[in-house]
Amino acid sequence: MTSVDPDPPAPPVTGRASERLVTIERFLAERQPEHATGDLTALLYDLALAGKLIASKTRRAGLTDLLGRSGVTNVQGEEQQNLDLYADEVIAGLLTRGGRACALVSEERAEVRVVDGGGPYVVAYDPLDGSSNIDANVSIGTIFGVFRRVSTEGGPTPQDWLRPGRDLVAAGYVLYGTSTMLVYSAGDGVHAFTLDPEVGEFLLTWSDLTFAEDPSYYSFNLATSSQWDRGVRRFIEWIERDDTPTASQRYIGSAVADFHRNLLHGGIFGYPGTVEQPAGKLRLLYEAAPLAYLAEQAGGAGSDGRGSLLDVVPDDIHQRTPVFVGAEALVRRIEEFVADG
Ligand code: FDP
Repeated sequence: MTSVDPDPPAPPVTGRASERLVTIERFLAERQPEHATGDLTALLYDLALAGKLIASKTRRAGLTDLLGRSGVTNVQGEEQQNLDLYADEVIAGLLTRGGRACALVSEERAEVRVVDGGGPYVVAYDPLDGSSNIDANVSIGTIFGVFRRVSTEGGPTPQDWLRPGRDLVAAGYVLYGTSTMLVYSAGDGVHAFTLDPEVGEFLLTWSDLTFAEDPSYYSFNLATSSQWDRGVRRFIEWIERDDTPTASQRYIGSAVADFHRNLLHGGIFGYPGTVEQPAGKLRLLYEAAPLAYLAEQAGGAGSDGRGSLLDVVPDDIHQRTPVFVGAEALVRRIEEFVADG
């Protein structure tokens, strides 16, 4: 029998480490295509600024009693916490005033916020993902996806936001962890920036990140496995075998943090449907699709178990979906197990 090291050292990150000091503003400007108007760059810069403000509030949360629950229940039936509300307001405020967004879809709002006289983009976002981890001081994050408006007459309409992830023109997240990191793609690879709190700038850390071929981790909440589809359970049995890729099980319970670790070191994050909730827990528009978009840009994949998450067209802005996202070989393997039932 082969012996398996339950906690092997993480392999090096597959991406280009930055050798010079490049701020996100400079990087965005340098990567802007020649024909670009600068609207998308400005919108991404506004999201970076929102990330800085939320990071600063998050660091002070314990001191200023922001950790406490707000007592309000959001559209998903979950109790909202103060930081969720703050993050939602910061993002909505900056994007509304920035003039580049015409509609905002937020996890914290039942309805779409239409921006009067807004610009050419629709932004779907989860202001604070993993928020049930807040009061335990565990990593949380902001996830966003950006669509270009397609309607041409009057104000924006549902055809502008009930869209498949394939239509995204950019997506990313800000991770509030041991340091604050912004990771984004605008269709030309995945790039990561670390916030230097001393100077208040996001500085380029890695460009062109890709999933390592040898997976290091699989991240599922195994406590719910008895409720999963048999195919997903068979995948877990397979990955736990000694003759399959040696991967450790690591689950934070903040999708954005689990995804980020697997992006850096190789692996897969999954939140399957259960008997009680066949569509799972994660939301398509502002969690699953942006993460699947980033995964594809990093040479990985995102699936609902049957096909690409990027091809699913939502009927509702808060629609949920099972999620399997990460290294391509593992995502395909899950799809095979699910198909075999
Ligand atoms: P949370 O409810 O804390 O916001 O999207 C919801 C989410 O977090 C994901 O970030 C996370 O992966 C998942 O729920 C955790 O759910 P479980 O506690 O059921 O594992």
